[in-house]
Amino acid sequence: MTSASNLGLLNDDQVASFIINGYIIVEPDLAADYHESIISALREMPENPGGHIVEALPEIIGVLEDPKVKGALTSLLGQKYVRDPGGHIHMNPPLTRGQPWHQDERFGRGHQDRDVDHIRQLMFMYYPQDVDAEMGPTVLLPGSHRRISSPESMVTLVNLRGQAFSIVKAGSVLLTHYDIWHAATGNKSDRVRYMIKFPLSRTQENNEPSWNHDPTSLPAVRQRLDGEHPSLLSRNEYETDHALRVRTWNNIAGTAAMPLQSGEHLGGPWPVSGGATTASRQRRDMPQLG
Ligand SMILES: O=C(O)CCC(=O)C(=O)O
Repeated sequence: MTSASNLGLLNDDQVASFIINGYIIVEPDLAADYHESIISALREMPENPGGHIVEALPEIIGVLEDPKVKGALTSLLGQKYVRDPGGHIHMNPPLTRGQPWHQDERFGRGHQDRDVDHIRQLMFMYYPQDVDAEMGPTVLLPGSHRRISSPESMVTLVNLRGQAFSIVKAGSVLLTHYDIWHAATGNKSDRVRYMIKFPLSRTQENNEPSWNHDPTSLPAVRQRLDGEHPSLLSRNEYETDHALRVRTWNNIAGTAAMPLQSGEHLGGPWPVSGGATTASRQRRDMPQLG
């Protein structure tokens, strides 16, 4: 798991993890009874308030304003990020079937206009209760935010190699790159699972890192951006993916940008006969978030 530090702002390693995987889990410093009061309020809601979540559930502001949540949002979206209009309370009742894989729609921008080399928009997903494997956790595919796909071509996909589930503690906030592939999974339990989702956006480009940056960590960051592969990549994707990660860093790092060219990703052990190719040999197993 990659979780935000106590100081609020992320460090270089955490930002690199987000660029590579497309998500981070933040555990706000709120007491357990805060999340319990949100669950109670949700259970008493006569109907889904649609986009009027804050009016119906003012306590949600406490989660958005939590220093760790704000620190992670500032780190990833810059000092002047905003909450976009809209949002949704995703109620997943017992025996509900899973959704197809999808990337959320880019309102007004269509499905092909994705941010493959930038972090301009995030999804905030808040789980007020413990979520276990049976309760219909969200599934996401780490690293998929750089992979543009049409909704039609995703609809028949089921289990994907490298997929990870939001099996999380009560009160956890999952922040994802807006374009990550995700889906609700079937709820096989007898408990309702709630998740509150908001989109948030960057409003200005960074002149310098908006996180806790240490220039001495740049070589380690570079090694990770060049070499890590969270989920299955084809050989062709591998060759472009590390460059997109470096370009993402450069687009948010301002003065801490790094040269695009590096041969480092091509180094390392020779492939063995019958083993993995260059593209897949550094792939890691990440069966679940958290
Ligand atoms: O309910 C969930 O776990 C995910 C649902 C979601 O994010 C969506 O429908 O876009």
